[in-house]
Amino acid sequence: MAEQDQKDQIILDQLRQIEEFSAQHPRVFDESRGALRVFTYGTAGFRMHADYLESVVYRVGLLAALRSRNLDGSTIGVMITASHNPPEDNGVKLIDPQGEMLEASWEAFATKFANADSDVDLARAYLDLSESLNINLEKPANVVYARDTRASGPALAAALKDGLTASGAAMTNYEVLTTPQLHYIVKSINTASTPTPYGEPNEMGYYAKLSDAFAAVMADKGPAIVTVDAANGVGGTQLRKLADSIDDKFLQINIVNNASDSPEKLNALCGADFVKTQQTLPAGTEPVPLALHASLDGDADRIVFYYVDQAKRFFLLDGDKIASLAAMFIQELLVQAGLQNKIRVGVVQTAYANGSSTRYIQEVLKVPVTVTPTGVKHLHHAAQQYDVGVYFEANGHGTVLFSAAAARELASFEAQSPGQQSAVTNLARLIDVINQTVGDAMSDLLLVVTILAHKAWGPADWNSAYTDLPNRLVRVVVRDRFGFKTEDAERRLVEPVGVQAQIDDLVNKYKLGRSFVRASGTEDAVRVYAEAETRLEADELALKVADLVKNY
Ligand code: G16
Repeated sequence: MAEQDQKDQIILDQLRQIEEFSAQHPRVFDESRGALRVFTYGTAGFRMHADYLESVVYRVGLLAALRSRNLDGSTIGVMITASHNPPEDNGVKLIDPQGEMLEASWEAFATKFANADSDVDLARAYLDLSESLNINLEKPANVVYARDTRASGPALAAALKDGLTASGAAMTNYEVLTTPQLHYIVKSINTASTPTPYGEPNEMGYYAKLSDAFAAVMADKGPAIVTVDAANGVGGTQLRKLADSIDDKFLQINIVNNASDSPEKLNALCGADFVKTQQTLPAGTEPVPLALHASLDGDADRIVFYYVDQAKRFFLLDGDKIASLAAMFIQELLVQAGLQNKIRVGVVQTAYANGSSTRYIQEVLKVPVTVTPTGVKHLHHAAQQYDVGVYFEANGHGTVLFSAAAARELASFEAQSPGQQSAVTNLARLIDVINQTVGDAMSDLLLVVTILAHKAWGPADWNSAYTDLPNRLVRVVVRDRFGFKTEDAERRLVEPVGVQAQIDDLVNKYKLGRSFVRASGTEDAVRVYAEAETRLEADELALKVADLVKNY
């Protein structure tokens, strides 16, 4: 066969297989609309009731193969998880070669694939995209994937495998992992043959990297003791493995809500989202006063901390508190090393950040703050603009990024005193404690514990840096969440027209009042956030705004 004929044959075979496999994963019909269900790429990929998801995951497999080919065969990750959502939901997130979320311009391609009307239309969309981006379909494609502990995970992983098979991609199934572990593996594979490999590209490499760095930075400190609510998800099993790779003299972890083999219990009355939104203890905890507690979410990419005082009052240490702690500690070490003018720290938050945290970071720490829309994909990119970018959403999703230049500066620094040397050494070790690919509950746990150990602080000392303004987050089910359009980093509503003016009128009635409404990108609802000077007022404002929007 002539070379050109061979090429054409490869493409034809792929298209034929795509159609054949697609027939086994049909798009679900939406009875309420009398039409095929429509899919939207949300805050973190596609997410919905698992019953609707099979065709989407199959098609994501096709897209992942094209993405890999478009990047010269770099390995792409696909994570099957619905994170904080209830057990019956599931979802799918794509991971780019450096462990980042899928590049924004590809989200539209994902939506197009997910909504192609027929098997033939899907094959056509696949061919069109490859032609418009000049993607050579004969080139190798490499994709790795994993899932959380949901009951629907194995069937969806099988649909993904069909998508990868149809598009001729090489694949590795990592079975059950946390989302950040898969991000770590993707980056480690893609940097393996570079001068700066990120780590051993496997699960054990992940534990080794974190535990070695943690042991080094803890040095003569510890043991830190923490009780962790694992949301009955994948995080509990994986955290146990991490804890087993760390010497007890540094860290002792007690895990509760660890029934990952009972997927129906996932996130039920427990987990980071429950604790943050309900501002209360998860089920299954009887905290000792002033002891450190933490909750993970369903795929362990978020963490929040908390404690109770002697009077058993509950105090939440959320993503804002983590960001403030990390920025404070890193800034202190930079000052101690005399590097504060060479390596600039910045913090990235969203509209959900408590007003007190933003004031503390800007006015007390003198660290600049950038505000982005919700979604770590937005915060991550904004954090890359700083030498050290600390980014956390209030819900506990975030990490710290050290630029390559900052890491080089630290590595080549010649200390003039033991104090400078110790500051620089600790900063350099901190880099490896932190999973820089994405927010990671396990790595963030080690980061917080390290800082508290170095400061000789308990959770109440940490909490005393500033006092949160009372706030309330309410989830409101509306007729059409897509009718809610925002501007100014989601702080103001543009549509439905006229609603923002009514919110403004309400807010103006409360001292230190602030409230905003936005559509969730992971649940079929809108979220209302409100804060005010007192608990009563924050609750009242949230409920009034919720009342205002519930009829849209
Ligand atoms: C995802 C995103 C987060 C976001 C959260 C809630 O988290 O990665 O950045 O804060 O959804 O988003 P929304 O308010 O749009 O529903 P996860 O942990 O659920 O994957």
